[in-house]
Amino acid sequence: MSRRHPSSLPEELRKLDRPLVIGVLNVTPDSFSDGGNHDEPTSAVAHGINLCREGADIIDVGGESTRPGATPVSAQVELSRVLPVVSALVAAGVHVSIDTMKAEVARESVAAGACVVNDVSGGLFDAAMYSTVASLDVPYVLMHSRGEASVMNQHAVYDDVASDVMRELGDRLQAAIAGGVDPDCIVVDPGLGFAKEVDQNWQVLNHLDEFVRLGYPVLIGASRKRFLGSLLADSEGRPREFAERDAATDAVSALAAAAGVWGVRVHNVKAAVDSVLVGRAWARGRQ
Ligand code: PMM
Repeated sequence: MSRRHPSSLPEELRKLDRPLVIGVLNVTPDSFSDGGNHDEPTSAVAHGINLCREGADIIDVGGESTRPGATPVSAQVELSRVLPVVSALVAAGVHVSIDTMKAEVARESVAAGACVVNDVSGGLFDAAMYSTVASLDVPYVLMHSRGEASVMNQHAVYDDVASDVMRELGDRLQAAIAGGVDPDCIVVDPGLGFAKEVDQNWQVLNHLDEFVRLGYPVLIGASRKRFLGSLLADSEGRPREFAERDAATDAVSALAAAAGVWGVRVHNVKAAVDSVLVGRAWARGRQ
């Protein structure tokens, strides 16, 4: 089985015949799991390099929290947070993805050396995103969500969440391609935790093979999310602490790899690398 990578992914990553492990690096004061840990560039860069040493293939740098209810920031604030980190990581030989909904931040970050644009709005936030990505010639992660972060939980109403998300992703794919994005550069992501209630994430995951069959590389971001915290809640219903959700994240990564995803986006990369290898071996045993 040879793996389908998005075109224009750096050659070194295209050679990998296993799901990619994308390390999360939020340079924000308020992201849900690691907010405030790395809002100073030196510590952010050191953490990114460390994640690479532990096995991350790409570091996903974000400068605006996307947790439900988060306060939006301007492109200027976002750029001031991410650019020094992107530049320093690229200078250290790290492959960087930029997690942004803003075309300007995507453009400036790619100019600074980022090699992937990860847009959790799937192009809904910024009308200039598709034309910008089209001109940049980098992979574009098109994620499913509904509404802005402040209100997305109100939009978690579906007839059938898996098929509704698949249909809406299809609409965004059509719009992106009509807007000039090369279909071979697109990675799709069902957007776990984005406009989805706890159980709806499990319903989406249960249909992951159908997302894979769409024919685009699929990225999954389950890491430490609320649906895992709820699953692991204590006897009084208190959700499990963020940092104590990694074993559950790894289980999802292994199952997602067995279902054929292209990549997993995680906070703790070390065990994730083992997890995707287990999933890949599992899928190969089936063939
Ligand atoms: N989740 C978050 C941020 N960016 N990007 C993609 N493609 N998929 C995700 O699931 C995703 C994302 C939120 O998690 P964080 O606050 O830990 O970064």
